[in-house]
Amino acid sequence: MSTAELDTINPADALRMLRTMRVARQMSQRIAKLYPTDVMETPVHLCIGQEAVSAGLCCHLTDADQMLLGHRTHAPALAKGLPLRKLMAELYGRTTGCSHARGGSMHVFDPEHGLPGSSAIVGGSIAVGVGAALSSKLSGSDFISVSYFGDAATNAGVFHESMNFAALKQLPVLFLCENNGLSNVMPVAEHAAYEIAGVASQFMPVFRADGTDALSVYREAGKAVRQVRETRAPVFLECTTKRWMKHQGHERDDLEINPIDPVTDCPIARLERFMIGASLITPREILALAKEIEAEIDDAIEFAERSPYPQPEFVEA
Ligand SMILES: Cc1ncc(C[n+]2csc(CCOP(=O)(O)OP(=O)(O)O)c2C)c(N)n1
Ligand SMILES: [Mg+2]
Repeated sequence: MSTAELDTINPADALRMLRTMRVARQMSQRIAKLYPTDVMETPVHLCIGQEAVSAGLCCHLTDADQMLLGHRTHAPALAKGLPLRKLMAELYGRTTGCSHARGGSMHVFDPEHGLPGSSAIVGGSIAVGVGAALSSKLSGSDFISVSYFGDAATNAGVFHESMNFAALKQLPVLFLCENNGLSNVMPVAEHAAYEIAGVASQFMPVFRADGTDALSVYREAGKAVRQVRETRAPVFLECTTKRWMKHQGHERDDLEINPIDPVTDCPIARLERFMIGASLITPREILALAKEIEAEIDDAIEFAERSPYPQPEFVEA
């Protein structure tokens, strides 16, 4: 740990990021364990390895700020404030889920926490985030929006149209690209003939972060969000990261083009090493935190299990 690093993070936010990342990781590990037993009524796209991106970003957002997600929703939705119970019940296809069993993992909805929706259509929610920023401007509000998408969503025409419109109209939106270098099993070099941040820089200021390092995301997202709030104009943030699991489902990825080093690539281990070195936490406290989160996940599963499935009249309503 260097003093310079400590200057950039307040200890409460470091702890908040660690908790947020551990909730997403431990929840994903539990989903991976339960998924083969067929209790879940939905495809799942796990975020293991990518947790630092949303954890670092959401330290700088309020409930009023709107965040539009794609298909890989769990970690960002939890980081934005979606309760564990509501996510788990949605995965179980129960009416108490965040989308009342109508959405599943790719369609999470929690307006109280600034989650107006997400889309299984790659790139499908980018323009909606821009629309949220337009509504902030037209209504004289001060919230900002975040269009949160993966590297492959930048292939879509709507990505370019959205950046153009946001820049022309000067809208308070953060374009957040969670770049795991993969579109399913295809590497970014094979799906994009351009450099993502280079294209974005034609329209707006660009920030970049190491998305496997929560401190890097915290710092760069802090600057990016502040700039959107102050200028009420669009900003782009690219976070490079690594996907540890297969594109979809409960299995570890085994692609040769996507090698993972569980020590250096793990955002949680990285932050824990930093926090222990900076005397912000002890190994014993980390164990206690992990245990506390396991109990919250148990509670969410019990809640989901005892919640009702939708009945035909509910589906038709
Ligand atoms: C318009 C559209 N085309 C193709 C798909 C199939 N598809 C689902 S996820 C995915 C890859 C998305 O990659 P990226 O946007 O980088 O997000 P990541 O899965 O890496 O988080 C594809 C091609 C889709 N859902 N929508
Ligand atoms: Mg990707």
